[in-house]
Amino acid sequence: MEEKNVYTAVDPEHVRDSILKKYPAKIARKRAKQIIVNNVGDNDLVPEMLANARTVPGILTMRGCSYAGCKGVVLGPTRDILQITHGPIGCGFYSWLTRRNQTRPETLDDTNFMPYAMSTDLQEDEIIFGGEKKLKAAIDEAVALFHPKAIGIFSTCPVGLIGDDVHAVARDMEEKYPDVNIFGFSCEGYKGVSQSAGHHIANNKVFTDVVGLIDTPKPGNFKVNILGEYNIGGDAFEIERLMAKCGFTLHSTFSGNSVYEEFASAHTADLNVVMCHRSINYLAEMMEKKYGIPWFKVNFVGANSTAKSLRKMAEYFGDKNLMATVETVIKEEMESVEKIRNEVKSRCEGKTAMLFVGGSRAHHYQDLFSEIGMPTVSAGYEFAHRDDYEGRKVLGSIVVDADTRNIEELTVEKDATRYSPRKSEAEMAAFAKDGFEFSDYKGMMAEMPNKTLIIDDLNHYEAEVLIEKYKPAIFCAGIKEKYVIQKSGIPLKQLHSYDYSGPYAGFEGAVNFYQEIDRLVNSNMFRFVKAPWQGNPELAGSYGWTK
Ligand code: CFM
Repeated sequence: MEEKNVYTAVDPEHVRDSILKKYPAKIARKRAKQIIVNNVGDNDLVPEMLANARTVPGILTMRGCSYAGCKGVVLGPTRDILQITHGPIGCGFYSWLTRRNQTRPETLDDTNFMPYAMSTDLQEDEIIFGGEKKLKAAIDEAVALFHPKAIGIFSTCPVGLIGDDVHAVARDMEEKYPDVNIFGFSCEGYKGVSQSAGHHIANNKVFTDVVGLIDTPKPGNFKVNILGEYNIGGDAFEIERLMAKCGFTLHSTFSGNSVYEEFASAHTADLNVVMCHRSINYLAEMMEKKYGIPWFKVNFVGANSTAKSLRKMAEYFGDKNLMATVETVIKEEMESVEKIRNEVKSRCEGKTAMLFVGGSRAHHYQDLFSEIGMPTVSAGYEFAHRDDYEGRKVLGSIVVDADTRNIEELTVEKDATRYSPRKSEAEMAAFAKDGFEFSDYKGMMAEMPNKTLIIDDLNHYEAEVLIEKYKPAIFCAGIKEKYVIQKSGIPLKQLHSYDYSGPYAGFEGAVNFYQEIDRLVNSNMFRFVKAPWQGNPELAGSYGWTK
């Protein structure tokens, strides 16, 4: 076994104890199971992480809600499914383009609903007497104005509380408009413990109501669906460029820069690759069972990971020309990447990073940092599950609690006519013999050095302790964390919205990222920041009126 990396500059046990000692005993016991010192053993066995558990009320969590995971994350980047938020106006408004998922219609006349925020704008009257009538009126209006192919209805908390049946409304309205595919999501914000529940709900509905409706495949060879790539800051555009250059046919992306028809015909592709395991592994599994499409995990964040992923995809198809083209592309792209990487590395090597992002990026972005010599000393997910930390090998031992049971688990059978294994048993056996892995994800912990600190569902207070104890060169999280961290003199890179920059995926994205990190960690600006609390221990306030 190769010698495991160990991070020794800070004692993680001491940091863990410092965090836990401030908590009341009961909370400390719970958090102790979510703050883990990494220790990778034989066969990549790692300590157990408590994940996908409720946040203790009162703790300032970084998490979002189920509606956000369904409407904002999984379906949000699709431009021609008309999306109606059934709820108070705030839910629709605040989930409108804040995630920076981009889209590029082929012509100016192509359907693109993303610039619109559509909502039933529920008022007190509907909360008391029910909102179904208003929802039906909204659908009538949407059909008359926009003539969409498909309409998704997204439930917010009050919808569940007052008992509106969005599925019955969808059925009724589909009878009225047989040419429009209308489907509802029971993704009320409180379903489950975080946005992760919304991912699962979205996967289920897209699988039952959209995938499989159109049997005509896209023209082209080597047809691939990329699952779990949402085109934040233009990432999917860079991946599309690479796919085309290599000679793959990108059948559909779930759901960056996507259209309805690509989802509906996704079952005709030859392969599914999974980028964000957390948000979409359900769909990959269900498509394999129903249609026989194998899947494997890829990562297009990091130049080396991108190269590795492209190679693996070419190897899957086993076509000599394709493999040769992929090699040529990698060589050509890597030349310009290497020049900048080496220069940036000379200035960044040895500086430390921390990553606390949703369910994938806290892992994926470690590759980009390590390419410029920066170790990740502490990391964690907001809402991922044990498999994203410990690897899919623990799936069978995850205890199903009441919150998880709340989310429907679909029973999936082989499709009577369209199930066709893309590879024969003999071919799959040959892949296995070569160590080519399908349907697997090793998780974040196995790839991190020992004695790094892994924290699930990090909160505001804990982030402050980490900053104080580790003094990292850079902290990566989101907008809610940004200014507190920067006022402590540490630059914060937003890895949700990319701070209005990007792309960071693929080769060109890697270069963008190296350069931005270089500017951030080598700028003196943050050292000169004086936070208000450094002068006065507490902020004081006064009313804006005088006698
Ligand atoms: Fe997947 Fe995402 Fe993420 Fe995610 Fe998200 Fe996101 Fe994220 Mo923000 S789907 S789990 S629910 S990679 S919106 S594009 S950045 S928390 S780490």
